Amino acid sequence: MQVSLTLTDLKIRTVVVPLRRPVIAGIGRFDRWPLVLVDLEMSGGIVGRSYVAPYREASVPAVVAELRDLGSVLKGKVVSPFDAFQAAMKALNVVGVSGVSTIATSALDMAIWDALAKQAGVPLAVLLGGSIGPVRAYNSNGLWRHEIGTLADEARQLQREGGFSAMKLRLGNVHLKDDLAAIDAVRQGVGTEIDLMVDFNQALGLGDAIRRCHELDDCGLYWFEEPIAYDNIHGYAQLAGKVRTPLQLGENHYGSRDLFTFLAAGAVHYAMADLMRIGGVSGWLSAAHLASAAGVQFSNHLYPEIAAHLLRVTPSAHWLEWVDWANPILAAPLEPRDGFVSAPDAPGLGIDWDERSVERYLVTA
Ligand code: SMN
Ligand code: MG
Repeated sequence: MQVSLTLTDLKIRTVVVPLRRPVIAGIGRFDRWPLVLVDLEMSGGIVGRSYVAPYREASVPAVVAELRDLGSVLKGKVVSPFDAFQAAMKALNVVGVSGVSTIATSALDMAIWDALAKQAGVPLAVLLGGSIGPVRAYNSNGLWRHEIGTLADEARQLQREGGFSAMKLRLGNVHLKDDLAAIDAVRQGVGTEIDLMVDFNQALGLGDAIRRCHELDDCGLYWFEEPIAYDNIHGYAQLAGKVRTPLQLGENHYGSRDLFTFLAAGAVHYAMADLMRIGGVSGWLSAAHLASAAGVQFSNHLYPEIAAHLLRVTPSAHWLEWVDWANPILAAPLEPRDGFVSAPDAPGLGIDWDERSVERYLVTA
């Protein structure tokens, strides 16, 4: 059996896929979704795959340039996730280890882990000591900050799309009455039994957030996500002491140290990680164990295909955020059932490209 992985070639492609429902939130509007696809060709014919979605098409070239450089350094060498991660962070330290640096490192890390699991012939969850099985999920595919009149119907569609009993609504409207109307509309659509998470996407200042969270505290909402600017740690520490609905944040944390500082400041009740920012699989493991040690329940932000493995080895695993935004280019998209998602019982992450669709949506090869 082959015991080490040598990187022989690296293929980075960018596709821009349509979104079934435009993303409209406090941080902006996105009608299309750029995906950077990574194929690491290894000795022995193994291909490690991953993708990252850096939101802005204009930011893609910077991510691709970093990725190509990180890959070129590893070409012809034996690779391992740990060593590659450490080397990338060391090299990128001089330009800062968040932003594009971490996004590129995360993409590389996830693809190397995929290759490693394929080499071992097991799913990533199994390689990491866990098992394949169902993970509880909420549907995050809609309920953006658009026309309130369409929310009830959309909530019904979201519930049907995979038998979901939980979903996320985006709030942070200028007027309280519009946030209340949006909550009412969703409940008119799917009733009051569902778990309803709400996400403000940093729309509020601290004072308004204190006011708005108090006004919504009696609505029976599951969590308040990112009411204020993601890096306002002192603001979150104050809010955390005032609200009765748990605070959720973390999608904008770069690396597990960001989470550590929030945990240490008592600024978070529930935490989540975005695999492209937290540092891929390696970064997730570090952050997830910090959260678990602190007793803080841990969820993913996007990348459900990979989170379906990682939540199976996260002691304080909470919710899987279900989005289907990469589905247009995946050969075998995940299929949520009765509100649960399972990773495939096959070697690696289970990410394979539908090459005809990749060709269709290709922007750069
Ligand atoms: C979100 C996700 C992706 C783009 C914009 C906003 C949102 C979430 O914060 O948590 O799903
Ligand atoms: Mg969010």
